[in-house]
Amino acid sequence: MEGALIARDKVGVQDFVLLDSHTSEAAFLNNLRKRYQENLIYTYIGSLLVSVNPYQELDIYTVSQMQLYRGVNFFELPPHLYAIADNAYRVMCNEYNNHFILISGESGAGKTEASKKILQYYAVTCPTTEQLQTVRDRLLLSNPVLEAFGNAKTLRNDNSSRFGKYMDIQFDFKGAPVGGHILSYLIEKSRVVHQNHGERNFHIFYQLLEGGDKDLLCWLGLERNPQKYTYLIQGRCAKVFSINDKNDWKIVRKAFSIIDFTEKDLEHLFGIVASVLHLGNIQFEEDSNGHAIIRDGSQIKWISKLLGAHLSILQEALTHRKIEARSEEVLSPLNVDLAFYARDAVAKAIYGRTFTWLVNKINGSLANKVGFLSGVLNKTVIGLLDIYGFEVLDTNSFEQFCINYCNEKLQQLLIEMTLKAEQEEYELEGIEWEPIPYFNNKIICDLVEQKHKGIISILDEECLRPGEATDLSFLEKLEEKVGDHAHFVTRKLADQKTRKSIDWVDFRLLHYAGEVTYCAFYLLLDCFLLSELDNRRRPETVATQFKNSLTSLIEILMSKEPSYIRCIKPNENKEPGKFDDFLIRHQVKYLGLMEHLRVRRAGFAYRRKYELFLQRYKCLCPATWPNWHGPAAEGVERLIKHIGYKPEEYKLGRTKIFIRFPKTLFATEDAFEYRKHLSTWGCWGPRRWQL
Ligand code: AD9
Ligand code: MG
Repeated sequence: MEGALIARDKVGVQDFVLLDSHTSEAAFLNNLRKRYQENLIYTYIGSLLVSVNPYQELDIYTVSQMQLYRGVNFFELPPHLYAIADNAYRVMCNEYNNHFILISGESGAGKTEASKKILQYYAVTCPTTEQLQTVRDRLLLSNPVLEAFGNAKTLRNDNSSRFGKYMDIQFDFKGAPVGGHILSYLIEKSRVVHQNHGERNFHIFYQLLEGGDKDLLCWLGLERNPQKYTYLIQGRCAKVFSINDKNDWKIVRKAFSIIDFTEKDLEHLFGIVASVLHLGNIQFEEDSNGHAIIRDGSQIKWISKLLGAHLSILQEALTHRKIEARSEEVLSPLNVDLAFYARDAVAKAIYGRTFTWLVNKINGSLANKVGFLSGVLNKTVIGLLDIYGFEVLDTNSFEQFCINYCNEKLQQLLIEMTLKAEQEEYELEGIEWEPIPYFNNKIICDLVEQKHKGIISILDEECLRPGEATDLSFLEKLEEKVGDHAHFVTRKLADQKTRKSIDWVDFRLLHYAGEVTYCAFYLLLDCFLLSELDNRRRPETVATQFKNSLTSLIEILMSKEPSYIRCIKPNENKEPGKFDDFLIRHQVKYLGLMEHLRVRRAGFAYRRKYELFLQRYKCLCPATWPNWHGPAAEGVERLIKHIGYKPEEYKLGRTKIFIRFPKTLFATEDAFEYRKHLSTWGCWGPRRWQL
């Protein structure tokens, strides 16, 4: 007993719900710190998993660990990603419903690592056949390819995801993975042409130069040295200690062959990657009329060869722009500054489209061909959401605005599906409940997305007035329409609301996760240029497109059963073992973990509709087996009386039974499995198996 106490004192509790002391933030942090120092990076709040990035390889992701978690009830083993993954999988198999696992947290907190580990878990533990082996490999190998093209070294993370990713894993009725589908969100195209100090371009450029064989580089007209390419050296850190580009290139090349890319596809793809590098090296000079001309024709010749485009068309595209005058298109020459701008815009557009093509191509190879061929439609999915984390840079432009807005939406989803829904449900079901206050960030989502008066609408309006709109006119409109919003600050109001000053051309949003100052000029310009390039004829900007794609993502998620993993970044230096109290307290606060804990402690761990509960467990009571003919609620009452639930363990609502402790449900589940096993085999055998 004493030993157990000492152990617990050292390693803390594995579920915050079990903390003895009142639910104070200090006790919460204390528990998290104790566990982190023992390399116990996972802790539950009920069924939600909190994960703290260890910044070191831990011995907890082995195949034997995976087997350990397979088919075992949630709280019987130490908290782990695998328990979350396994739980979603088992419920999916039992109830034939769809699930998603939302992995959130700020940049560098460990979301991508978590999502990869979950995918590996399914790849290893789910049943498979020889035929399905390929699907499994493709699901796994889509990752290195997407990371090569969509991830980059930033100051916060050496492998930062610069796009949002939602991946559905499709399972057949036997629980075998039969296919997948990826949705990608807004790749950060500006990185192709510009990187902040200490950051890199997307990994693929460096991988190709370091790893590509001599013949390939020769065919692409490239030199091995990244210092030769303007687009690769803006951040002055082409070489990164923690990244082995040469090795990563090998992995990516192998992955391509398994995901079914042909040599022709790859020629095309690397041709584009090389063209972007050549584009970046194009220089312009002025002709005698002050118009831009290309200084040295060698790069453009390579681009023409690699893209299969006419030299003259390329030259024209870089030095002229089309203007519509009286329904005619006229070519107008650019000056040198604008030509550089056009060059960068072309590079960004090419890369962005290539990324979309890549995702589509991967989706083609992940498509559920097995189910299709055999006529067996896939039954269910588990979606993994790994989206760029909340981000504050020195200069925040359109991309940070989208990233942070996306994080607001996901926080809102979490609130809707947990804190709010949970409390509303108690009320609806007539269960006595003391409401627990929480910060609802809907107010910030509205500020950004409301029709006609939200920031995106205002941005849209300004983008549709090219030539007239300026950063100042944009700011004035913002001031007029949302100036008095509690989460919006411009210079006029800065001192009153935050006591900090702010530049004229900036505005600040008080996000749920912290304050971010956005540069109005870049926001407007990026949005305008991206919209023009992506979508010339529609009165819809990229901001609105992004908003719409997020709305449909939320709809997809709302139709599924959720599991949550909240990732925490322990320090700013990517250092193992360092628990920065200040940084972590901030994350605990804005992730709403304390509110979660309070709701969990006061609430019920599980709830089930009477009909479902009865259907599953009716075999445990003679009065309800094989069929109960009365109202389901009464049947459940008879059933739980028979199996001996104590009054403090449950409450009966209007349509559902609420069970306070997981152990009550697990005991029932065990009894059910035992019963099922007896009736299947008529003898003793292993206590558990995959349902
Ligand atoms: V971002 O929003 O894409 O910039 P993520 O995805 O949250 O961010 P990521 O998963 O890439 O962060 O983790 C950052 C780094 O932390 C990884 O490259 C690993 O070096 C390290 N990490 C994260 N999780 C683990 C882990 N479970 N074990 C070991 C880890 N190292
Ligand atoms: Mg990531």
